[in-house]
Amino acid sequence: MKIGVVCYPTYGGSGVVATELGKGLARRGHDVHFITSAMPVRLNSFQNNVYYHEVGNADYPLFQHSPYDTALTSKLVNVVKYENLDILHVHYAIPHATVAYLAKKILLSQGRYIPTITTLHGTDITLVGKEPAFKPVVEFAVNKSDGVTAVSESLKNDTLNEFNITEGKDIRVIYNFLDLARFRKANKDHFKKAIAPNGEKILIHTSNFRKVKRVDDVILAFKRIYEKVPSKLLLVGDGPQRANAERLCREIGLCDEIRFLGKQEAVEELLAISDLFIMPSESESFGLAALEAMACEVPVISSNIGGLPEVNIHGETGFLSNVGEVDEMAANAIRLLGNDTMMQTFKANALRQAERFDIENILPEYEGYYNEVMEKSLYEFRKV
Ligand code: GMT
Repeated sequence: MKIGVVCYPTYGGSGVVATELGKGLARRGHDVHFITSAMPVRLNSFQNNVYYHEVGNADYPLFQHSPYDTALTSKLVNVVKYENLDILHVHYAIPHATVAYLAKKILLSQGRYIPTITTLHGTDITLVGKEPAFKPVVEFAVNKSDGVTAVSESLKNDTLNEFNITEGKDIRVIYNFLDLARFRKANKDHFKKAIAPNGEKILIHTSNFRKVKRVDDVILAFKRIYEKVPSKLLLVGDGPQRANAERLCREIGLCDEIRFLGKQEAVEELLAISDLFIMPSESESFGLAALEAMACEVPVISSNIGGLPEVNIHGETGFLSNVGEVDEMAANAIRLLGNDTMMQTFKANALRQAERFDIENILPEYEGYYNEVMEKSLYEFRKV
């Protein structure tokens, strides 16, 4: 197949999933064309069957903001035509589902048919997408996609609850995935010694430091854990809440125990030395970062929101609590860190659960879905 992929190129779950999916499909012999505003972060080395088309910055003194949607639509029209694509797969509904629909209509007016698939990732539905400023457009564009996938059952249900989805329209759940060859426990003892020289436990949180991640809860839970268990906290990533989080560390006097590491490429090396992963998010359609931790045999203390219970199994791979229940999260962490037998069982369970989400199992699901959508939409197109 010749597949066009549209995604956000920056750090963030949807871009990572889109890029790894595209690279995986290319390994299986498909031609994959990334059409993005900049080189996706995970597309950092040459790979056979992978192509990259940059969407130029359409600037003009009259524009207050560069009209990215228009530039992307034009690019899609050209790439579909000249690279002879079979299908367009866009990740994150805003604005990509709308742009794909417009490109499809333009191509149709030229006698060229292209089926489109939208993958919903989370905040495009649960947060931004349902705001009145976006909702009518998101709802329309999702309904007009030939295929729609959601990264968890929870996100599918949220979409059906929040939006008026055309009757009979199927939203297919295809779970997020990871590369088990990359995310696995490796011996990094020298590194562990540098971070925790006295054998302290290491807790870790990785995110884009947006409000929805509740980084303050990570720090407040850590404070309670630290009072009972000698430990260190690694905070990986960056974003709007970082300055607040730094201030909180100063206020509670734990600056020496909490390290802000910023954006890190080799997260798996940090996970390899960690004992527990903390994800207290207010909203989380899947929680890819938690899954990556579990593949490295790190149990997870998380909130029970969104798709997290589909990833982190309460009492088996970690513990779940209501959003904001910092005391309970800390108590569960202390219990687990203090019980070696339970910890070993949870580590093994976490790995076993992560293996279910191996990219090699998920790639055929996408291929099957592409074929299904291409067949069905071509049939409908011919009827018209
Ligand atoms: O909100 C983020 O963390 C980024 C966002 C994205 O779209 O880039 O992540 C969402 O998609 C990820 C990949 O599908 C999921 O693993 C995250 O759970 C989801 N984030 C939220 O729902 C808050």
